[in-house]
Amino acid sequence: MSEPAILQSTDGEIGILTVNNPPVNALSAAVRTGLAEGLAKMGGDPAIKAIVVIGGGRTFIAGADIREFGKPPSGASLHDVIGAMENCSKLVVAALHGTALGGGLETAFGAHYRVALSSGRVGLPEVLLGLLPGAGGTQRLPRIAGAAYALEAMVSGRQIGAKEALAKGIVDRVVEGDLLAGAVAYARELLSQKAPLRRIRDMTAKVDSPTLFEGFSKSIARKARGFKAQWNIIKCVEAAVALPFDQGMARERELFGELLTSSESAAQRFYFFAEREAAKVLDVPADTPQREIRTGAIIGCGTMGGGIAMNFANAGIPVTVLETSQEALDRGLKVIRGNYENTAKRGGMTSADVEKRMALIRTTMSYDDLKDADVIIEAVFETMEVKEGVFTKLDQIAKPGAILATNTSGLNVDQIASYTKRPGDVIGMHFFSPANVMKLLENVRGKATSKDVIATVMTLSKKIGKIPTLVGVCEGFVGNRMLRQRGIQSAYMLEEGALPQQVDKVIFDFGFPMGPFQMSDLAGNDVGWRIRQGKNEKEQRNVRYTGYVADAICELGRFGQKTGAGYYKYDLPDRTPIPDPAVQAIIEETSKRLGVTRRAFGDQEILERTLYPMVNEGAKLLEEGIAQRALDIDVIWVNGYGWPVYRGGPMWWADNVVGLKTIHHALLRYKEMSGDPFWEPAPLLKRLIAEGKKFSDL
Ligand code: 3H9
Repeated sequence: MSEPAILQSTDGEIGILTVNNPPVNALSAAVRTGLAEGLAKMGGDPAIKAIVVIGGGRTFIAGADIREFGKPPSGASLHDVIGAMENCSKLVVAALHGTALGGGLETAFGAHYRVALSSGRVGLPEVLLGLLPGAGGTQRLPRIAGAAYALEAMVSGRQIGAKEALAKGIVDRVVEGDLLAGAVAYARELLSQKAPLRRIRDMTAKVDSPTLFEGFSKSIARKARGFKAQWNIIKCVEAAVALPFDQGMARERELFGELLTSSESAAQRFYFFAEREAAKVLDVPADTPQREIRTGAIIGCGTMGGGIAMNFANAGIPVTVLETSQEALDRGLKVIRGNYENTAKRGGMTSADVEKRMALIRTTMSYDDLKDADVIIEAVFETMEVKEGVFTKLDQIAKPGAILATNTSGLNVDQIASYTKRPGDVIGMHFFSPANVMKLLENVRGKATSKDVIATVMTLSKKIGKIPTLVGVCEGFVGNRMLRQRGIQSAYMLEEGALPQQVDKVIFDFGFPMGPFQMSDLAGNDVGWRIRQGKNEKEQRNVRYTGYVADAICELGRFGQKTGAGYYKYDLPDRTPIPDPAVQAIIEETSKRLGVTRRAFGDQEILERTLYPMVNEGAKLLEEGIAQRALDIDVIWVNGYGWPVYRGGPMWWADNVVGLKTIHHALLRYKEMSGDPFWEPAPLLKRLIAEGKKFSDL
């Protein structure tokens, strides 16, 4: 028989309810029912004077069981459990350790007093799932900590340390060491003081400024664009201030329900699990032995190499960076120090932290100094010749068993591995720029990459603060290969009648931080220009040339923001893109030269022509086994390319919002209109439709 979800025990006159639902004590039906029963039993037991509610294992309750959302309700409701606790005739103390989050903290709010371990953290992170705290959190937190604090805490969803929680009255005491002993002692102390059965619902929510809500709404407008939950949270806090508790609770329930059934929250809940799944590799079991990583080395201390080195230092792993000149090393280190000092200035770390991290970064100009490194990541110029030189050298000096990684964003990892006599040790680790900020790591397995190398790199990725995914070898991997499809159609649409600002607006309104032309101006239009020249793309590609407008723009030296002009003009240092009649003239001239009659474009066509080809390419990547699962593609797009998380990711969006049939029809329609084989639907798309399945069924 399985163990009960709530264990009941006593310590003298103190009853103890221990939540026993590993790994994170989520509030499943069994936990809720067990708590309700335990409270009822101990509440009616004259031998018990106070009750301590505590989490077993590594944490207090980390929230509602997200997998239960949308399923028919069963067991005791969380509201009833919290109500039973609040109205219990015995003094209830919640004892918090690990992470008391969401419904977990809301449960603790039902207790009369809260004690936390000093290492414990609390928070209401529902917003990250497109939800709001729906078990009284929106009504109780403003009553404890004030409306302004509650707004910020719930809209950010951040975790709050025990010290801050104490200062804000979220917990009443912080203890070190043995939490249960501390909680029992605290309960006895409260009993001896005849402390009242304090209920948060009886308090008043304080609002300091009459313009609080208006000001707060304005302050989050940019960040919360497209999301629903943030705005509903604000409405709940307004209710907490304006209405009696029970009416506020009714408002919270209504606004929570609205979110629970929203597509935005469905997407964000999907994404929560997708991110965790993406770290798992289908054919690499969780118990695969891993190599020990105690030291790292980075070849190159430019923007990428420096950012990667910071990730190691942040994780406390000593790292050596190699450059070809002292000057390059000095420059790289100066940038790293500057980044850390900026963080320190903003209060993100102390100056001692800055020095500690800088001390973990060593520099060298000699490959010999890398011979003891457990992992060496190459972040040098993106051509095969340069990579060949580096990997030939690494093969000579790296110790046996060292992992040799390339940060290439699209070159063939198998070819790179072939420059060594140990291709099993070679893997791609595609960081995104700026590497110290961007969370995504697109790890790339070569044909020969050994499983223990994959397992080690997936673990290392998390250790250095990244969200890992694993993909196979192909040009551009998953992210850039799909991005290219969007780029191709964006370029064609300029030739056919659209303007950069029109295309960018549609993509921005969809929820991306910026459209493809603004992105190109930011990254530098010359990058693509040089690649096109190198490849002689006009002859090579089976697709119509995409560079006519882009080349004309680059030929004028309009490389983007850095030159003050690209697809837009810029009044530097202000980086706001300003539509430029000169660009319109270049585009119109190009159309004329190509013999294309320009026509008007509607937003829907722009959306379909930029995003549907990405989904189609995603289907091909799945077919080819480059992506393991549709969810990996989604995680890559949300983290690396700014796909709005409230739309799940391109494959989730295709499955659940647009529908595969609609996409398939549109691809055929554009194929017929253009006669371009570009639009041929992927065989997988056709097969899934025929079988009535989705990408997520694969
Ligand atoms: C809520 O509470 C709504 C209420 O306001 C209203 C109700 C009416 N449910 O992340 P990890 C799984 S909304 C189900 O790898 P860590 C997770 O999938 C909720 N499963 O560990 C993973 O499974 P697997 C508000 C959950 O140590 C395993 O547990 N709460 C849940 O890196 C380990 O997770 C939150 O949003 C859950 N709630 O981080 C907190 N949580 O091993 C969400 C985790 O099969 N959770 N799992 O892959 C977290 O932020 C992190 O999991 C936590 C631990 C910080 C707790």
